[in-house]
Amino acid sequence: MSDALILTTTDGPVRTLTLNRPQALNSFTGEMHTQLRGALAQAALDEAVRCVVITGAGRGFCAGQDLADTELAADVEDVVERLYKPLALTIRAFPVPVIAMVNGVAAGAGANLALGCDMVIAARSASFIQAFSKIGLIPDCGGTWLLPRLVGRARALGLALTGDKLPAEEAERIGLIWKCVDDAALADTTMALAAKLAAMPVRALAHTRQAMDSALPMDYAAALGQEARVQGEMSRGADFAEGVQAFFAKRPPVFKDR
Ligand code: T3D
Repeated sequence: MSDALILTTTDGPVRTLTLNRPQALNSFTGEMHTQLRGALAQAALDEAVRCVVITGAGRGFCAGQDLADTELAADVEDVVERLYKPLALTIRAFPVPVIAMVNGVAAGAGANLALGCDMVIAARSASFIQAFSKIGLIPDCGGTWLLPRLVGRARALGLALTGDKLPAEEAERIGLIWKCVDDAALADTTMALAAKLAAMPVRALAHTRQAMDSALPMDYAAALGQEARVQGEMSRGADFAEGVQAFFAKRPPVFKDR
């Protein structure tokens, strides 16, 4: 097995980052944070990358913080501020779509890492656990913000207070994730979605995510104003011209903006 804690593979425009500490269900050490941050920075800079997929090696997606990492346990506030906060913000502001391919259990910060991605596809055998309450912590890595927005306060609190395991099928049913698929179909389904998104105008997709996030606290008029401003910006990009030309030429568009 490779020593790399993040495995990087590229298939055309799709970059896959695999959390690689399967012996500890890919839980985060400081070094894994460093390597993931580096891999995300490389993907963000590489103009050829038009979609990123994050997944886990072995039977788990990610079990959150490595609870055996005594160095990190020394100052938890610092770890959350210095490591989890920038990770969540980086993914939220990523220039291209980010898909979480949840291959197994996603617990603690591992669950919220997945939920902070633009789309989440999970294997039927996977599950989501807000494990924090069981060890006397509160949801982090964006959990307090993401959960009520994804599934409403009642379900968000139910998940966070109990720390119960939510099977992937149920996660799809309540709208926590985009899709749950049979385990055998996970990779193909995710890669087909990634290829589809990569062929789309990814700059507009990233701005769609940002506009939706920033519209949340706005009133209707302010959101409409934001739409006008961002739409103006998008309309000045090459992708809009290409999209319209391709439509009238009845040919597939070739989008290049990022
Ligand atoms: O700095 C800070 O602490 C603040 C940041 C906090 C962010 C957080 O994420 S807090 C939440 C941390 N995560 C958890 O509390 C989850 C702990 N893990 C579990 O509850 C269970 O492992 C699972 C429900 C996720 C899976 O259960 P199961 O039965 O499928 O697997 P297992 O046997 O418990 O785990 C397999 C191995 O992975 C095992 O090692 P072993 O006995 O085979 O040598 C286990 O110890 C290890 N492992 C699982 N999770 C973690 C872990 N090792 C270190 N840290 C973990 N989080």
